[in-house]
Amino acid sequence: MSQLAHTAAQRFEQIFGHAPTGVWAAPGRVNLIGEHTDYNGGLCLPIALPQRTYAAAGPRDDDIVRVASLDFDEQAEVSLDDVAPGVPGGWLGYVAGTIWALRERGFAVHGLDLATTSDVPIGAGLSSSAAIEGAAGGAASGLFNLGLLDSDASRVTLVDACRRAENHIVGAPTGGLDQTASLRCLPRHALLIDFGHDARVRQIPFDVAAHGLRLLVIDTRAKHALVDGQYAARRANCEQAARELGVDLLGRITPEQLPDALSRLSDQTLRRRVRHVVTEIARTRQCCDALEHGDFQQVGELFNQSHASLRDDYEVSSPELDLAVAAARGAGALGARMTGGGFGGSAIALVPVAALDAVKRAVADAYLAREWTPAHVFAVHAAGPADRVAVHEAQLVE
Ligand code: GAF
Repeated sequence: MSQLAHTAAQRFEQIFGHAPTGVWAAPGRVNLIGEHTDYNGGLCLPIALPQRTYAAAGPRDDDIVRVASLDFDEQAEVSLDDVAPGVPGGWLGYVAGTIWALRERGFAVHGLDLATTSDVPIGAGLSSSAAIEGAAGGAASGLFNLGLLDSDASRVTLVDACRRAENHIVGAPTGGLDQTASLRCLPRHALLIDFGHDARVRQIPFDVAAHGLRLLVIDTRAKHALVDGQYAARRANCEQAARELGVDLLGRITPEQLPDALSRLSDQTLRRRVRHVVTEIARTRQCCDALEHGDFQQVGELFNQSHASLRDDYEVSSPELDLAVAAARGAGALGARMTGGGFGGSAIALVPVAALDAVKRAVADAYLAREWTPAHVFAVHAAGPADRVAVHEAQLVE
């Protein structure tokens, strides 16, 4: 059992005076490719990270959601009756919003006590928010016998609740990639999600270690946030372009239709946004093919193209991300790109084992030369989705 699960259970008991019913955990994610495509009805290809948020939980017989965040050393509570857009603020919004969304959907949920702790880096673009939503939602499902973790189909219902918490209560207009990854990814697989067809999924084998490679995350430590205006502005660009083109979603436009679509748009910014979305969806499809054929040179090349498109056409990269990507490539990565929403956060690099040290050194040296806060670089693999963590009674009361 994870040390963090154990810690969450022990601290729950100290804080709330009784043992938790159980511990639930949900992972962060990296998106391999398919960026800013989810809200356009396109394709995404995330993996779940080994880094997870843990929630030790017990039910209450009132409607209070009471949460102790062990990492922030804070406690906060709210009545489910008071949850509304923007209320509660801060990290409690992700937790209470998810429980609220389940109740809105007609599930018989009540208040609960939670103690949470996490090793998903916060504000690093690795979906720490989806991880806490998934852990809280999984706990509510377990405590109130909703069975939402029982099958992939039931997990879709929980994805929806987590996303509603983020969209309606926290106020981040995100598209569903992060919650889907946290709840539906499988170990040693990437998850191809088709947001144009009800988020149907296909599991794509992803085990780079078996091919002498590693996937590195480069957390630039330049904070990224989805509630500021830039993410929403990109969505608004896409909605306007879709209206001008007479489609419900930009993902309906095929690469063959792209030249004609571009010629019909009213301005250059919209042209660039549409070009990113349509070409990124095509790259995601090609990346799945390349993974299925074990062609990692091609995977790396697609990572590079994706980064250029996000930097130049979608304009969501940052100097820190561009430098990390350039340094990694220069030192031998097969490819590198920003991952997630952008504007700071993390990049990923696909690196032959023999080049690992050189890539880490190159990134460190590049940041040092600019006197930037050192990036945090670590290898990840495709891990499992949100679930209940087996914690034995003896361990809970130890
Ligand atoms: C963030 C959002 F939360 C996702 O929905 C997605 O749009 C992503 O940015 C960009 O691909 O992680």
